[in-house]
Amino acid sequence: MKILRDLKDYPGQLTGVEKIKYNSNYLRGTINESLVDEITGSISEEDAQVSKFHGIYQQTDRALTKERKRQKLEPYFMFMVRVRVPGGIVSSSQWLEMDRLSDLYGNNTLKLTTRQAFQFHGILKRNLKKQIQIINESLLDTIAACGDVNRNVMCSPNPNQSGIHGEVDRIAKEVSKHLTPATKAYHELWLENKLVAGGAVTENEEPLYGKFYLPRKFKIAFAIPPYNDTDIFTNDIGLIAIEKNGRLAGFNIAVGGGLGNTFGEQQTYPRLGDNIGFCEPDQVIHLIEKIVEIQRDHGDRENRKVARMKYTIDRKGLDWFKKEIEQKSGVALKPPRPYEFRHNSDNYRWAEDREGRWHYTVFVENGRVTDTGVVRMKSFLQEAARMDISDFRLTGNQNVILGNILPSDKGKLERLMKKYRVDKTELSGLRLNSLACVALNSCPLAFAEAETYLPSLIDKIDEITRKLGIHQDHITIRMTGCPNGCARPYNAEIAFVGRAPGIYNLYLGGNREGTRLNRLYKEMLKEEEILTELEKILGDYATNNANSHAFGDFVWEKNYVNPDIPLNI
Ligand code: SRM
Ligand code: SF4
Repeated sequence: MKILRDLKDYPGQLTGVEKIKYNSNYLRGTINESLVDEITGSISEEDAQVSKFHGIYQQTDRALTKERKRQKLEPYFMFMVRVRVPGGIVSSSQWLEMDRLSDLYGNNTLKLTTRQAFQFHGILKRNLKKQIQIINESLLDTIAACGDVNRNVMCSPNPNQSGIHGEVDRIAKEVSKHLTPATKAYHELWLENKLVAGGAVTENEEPLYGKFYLPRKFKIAFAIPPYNDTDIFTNDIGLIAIEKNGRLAGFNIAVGGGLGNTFGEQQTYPRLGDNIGFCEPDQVIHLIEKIVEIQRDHGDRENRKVARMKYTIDRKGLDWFKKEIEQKSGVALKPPRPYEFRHNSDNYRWAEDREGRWHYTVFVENGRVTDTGVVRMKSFLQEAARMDISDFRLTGNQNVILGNILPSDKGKLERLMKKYRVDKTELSGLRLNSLACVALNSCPLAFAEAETYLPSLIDKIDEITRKLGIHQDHITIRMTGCPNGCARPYNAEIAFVGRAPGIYNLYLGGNREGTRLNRLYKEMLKEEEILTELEKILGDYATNNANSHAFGDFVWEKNYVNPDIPLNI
């Protein structure tokens, strides 16, 4: 199948987002006109779709909707801006600039996302351009942070874990660059075509994506065993770096991960990637490009709900998919190499790397960098950045590693940590392994709260685990405000997915390695019911875990979950 550039090549009828992409003139749309329209704080619906490819989401403050309606005002429109950070590493001056921007135009907080990106919330239309310009001046960007293209490429940011980290990180960045849309629209719209960051402006066309871009979002992550801290099996493509004799031998390739689904629609479901083979380091970018092309050409373009690559694979068959990759690339994949993942969380402790530099993982609850919590996290990280003795490494678990610290500077940071009481020793294993998505009030798809509720729920579960003597047990616990899966609930040991304000489905039985999907345990629970259920199961775990299983394995052993329950309800 040839690349879709023209309507005459388009299979079926052009509708919805496909039509908007086609008519957008390579992602220009009428964004410029929308931006200068002073009558409304919003941009047009079509431009709201196109602007996603520029890393910008139009949102409303949902808490204000009723009152504004009563006052006959339009909804309170605001924008979320997502900054791409392939591999997650920024300098202390870039951190300071992001921090400054969050106060200048945002809601005074930074959100560290589950994909190693920064998000700003609450940006008004009139400030969007200035915001994007400052981000680019600090040599970061927002293009392709969202939209039907490849998103932020994840890579384990933890350099102490392996001597091959640097090379894997370099390859992840190359993949990101290779798959970035080539359109000039981003520079024209936001940077007045002045080249500020990100390399040369290329031809005004999309050699890889064509006029219709991909059928749906696309995600890639790299992990370096023994840690799966980027949760690679939840990505369209997951790359597992294989080390031999201290060198990068190549990658196992997993395809078809993705978590989003819709309640009540059985055709949608979470799926973990399948390991299809091993390739050499110099083959990986070519292979990734071919996989993206297969999804571009065979992904469903009529129904966005089943347009992700996981559905393409299940529709066409994994064998077909693998053959197609080999045929298109001319590379015969070798059998996957052995590897072992220990867990998909972060390691909270000082760690020394091979060059004698030090790294410290800071727990940022649900990635929300703010001064309103017990720890004044925003001020702490600001002050740490001003010291300019470390880089800042965003993790896939919404935390940040202060990295690359000279032994002589370690003490300075320790003093600062003491001053701000950034000391996690009293935090429970549950909290340290928790993730929650944004959800209410800004996410338009949320049915319930997540990051604004999970911390207080954990307070209550902690009371139970403390009584049971399992307070320090590391158990992954994740919450989302809807079934889309932004905090990767479906491979957590305990997960909550919002059904309505204050009401959640409870899932149990993912594992610590991130390689098993959990199952629905009970539906539509209120807080009291959640606590009753968990008290019962955690009590059983605390007293009857004869085989010393991790919690997620224990619930399978004791048949708390039923493998026959469909992955979607
Ligand atoms: Fe997500 C949509 C936030 C990681 C699956 N996600 C959204 C939107 C943009 C809502 C929207 O479409 O209007 C949310 C914006 C909320 C807000 O106010 O900021 C949103 N997703 C997030 C973030 C910020 C969650 C967080 O708190 O960290 C994460 C940003 C990642 C990044 O930096 O790029 C985020 N989203 C994920 C992940 C996890 C991952 O990729 O590791 C998933 C599950 C994996 C996957 O893709 O399958 C995920 N988000 C979705 C989906 C379901 C996709 C699907 O295949 O069905 C949607 C809805 C959609 O695309 O239609 C969605
Ligand atoms: Fe919004 Fe749902 Fe994603 Fe949470 S999981 S951020 S509620 S889309």
